[in-house]
Amino acid sequence: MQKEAKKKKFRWWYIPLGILLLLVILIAALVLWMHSMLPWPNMIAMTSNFQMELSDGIHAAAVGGQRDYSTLPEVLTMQDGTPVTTEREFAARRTEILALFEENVYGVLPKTGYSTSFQIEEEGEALDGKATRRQVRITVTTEKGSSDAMLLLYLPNTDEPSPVVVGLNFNGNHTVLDDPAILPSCANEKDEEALAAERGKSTGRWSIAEAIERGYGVATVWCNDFAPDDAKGYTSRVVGLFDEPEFKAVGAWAFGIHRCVDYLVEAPEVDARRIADIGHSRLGKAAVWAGANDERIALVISNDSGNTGASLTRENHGETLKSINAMFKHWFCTRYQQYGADANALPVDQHLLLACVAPRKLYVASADGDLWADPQGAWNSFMASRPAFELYGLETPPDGCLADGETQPHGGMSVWTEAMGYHSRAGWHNVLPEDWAYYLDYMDKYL
Ligand code: GTR
Repeated sequence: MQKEAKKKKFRWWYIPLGILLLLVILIAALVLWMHSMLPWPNMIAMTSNFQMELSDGIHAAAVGGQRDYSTLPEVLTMQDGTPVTTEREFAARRTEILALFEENVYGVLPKTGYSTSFQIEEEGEALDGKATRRQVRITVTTEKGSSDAMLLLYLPNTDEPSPVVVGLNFNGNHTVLDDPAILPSCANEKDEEALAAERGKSTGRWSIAEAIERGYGVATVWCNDFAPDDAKGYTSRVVGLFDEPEFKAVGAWAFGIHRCVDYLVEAPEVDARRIADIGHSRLGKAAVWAGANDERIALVISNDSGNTGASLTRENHGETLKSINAMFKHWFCTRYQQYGADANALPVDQHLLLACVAPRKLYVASADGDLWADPQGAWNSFMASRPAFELYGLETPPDGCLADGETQPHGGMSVWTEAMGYHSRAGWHNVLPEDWAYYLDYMDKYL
């Protein structure tokens, strides 16, 4: 009898305790796995994605500092070591740089083997009669078939052709403005009720009313119309029209921006010499890649584009090459993954891509708290791209343009010359009306 009583009894709290232990083990395993891709400061930087306040010391450790530009691949030296001293020679260097990015980073950006057609699906008054809304079906066709994307364009009601800002949106055209006339994007699978609930939810990211007020048109397409952002689905639209395994998602988004520009440069209401492209974050990577390649784009705007966008890869602060490739295999070419072990082996870095914008205009924006996108690396990259602009005789920000002891602009500081603009606002990873106000001011002044 007594022996029976000694037998251990099952307690109810064994279950929550077991779950807790399991969670601790899982979190520890996750941290260890992540740490194999990211050094500690970078893991700290990642917390900025969750909008966590960091103490000054921890913040400083995660930010890095002023880069020694001489440790980067040189803007004005060809791969074979030949110096580049004239605009003509830079044209050859630009071609070389873009080819290196295609082979080693973004993968193929098709320039032939397709045709594009446009069909106006809807046109009407918008924004209290201040604008005209036009919706254009873009159809890309190859011998394998065709794929549609819906371009949403707001144009100011003026007699003169207007400058236009074009960029992809994250969640569908219906989210950029609360306008019931906005048609569902072509890749949309939601019903009317779901669309209605989401109309205008990203208005703060687009500032369309403000842009129209100031005389600028705004054009946008849902990124998923060109390539859904997932490892399995990204081939389901334009990518699948090509027999090209190295045509990847960021390339498809850049290709999509180019097809929008195809339309814009032919539209009589658009001032074809004043087209800007813009993108935030992953779509900022696409905006930079598209803008570097396409000389019809007069101003390239990168908003918090981070790793493999405007920020240096060799910087190794915030998101790393290794981690971006581990998390987003469908964004970049296969060869890019091999540089995860040693970013220094890459024949390029992102300042070279920014340099390919010259002699057109380049604008890079960061947010102070957005450590994952590495604002210091974006500033260093921006500054390291200057030799290309200088070659064309354009004024660039001087080395001493920051206050003593500062290594990057912050807290709403901006640094502008006629061809190069930069600002960093307080806050986190986002594109806000405040960012748009900088862009529109910059365009008023220089575009
Ligand atoms: C993050 C990614 C970044 C950036 C961002 C975004 O998860 O690591 O490179 O692209 O997403 O697109 O918001």
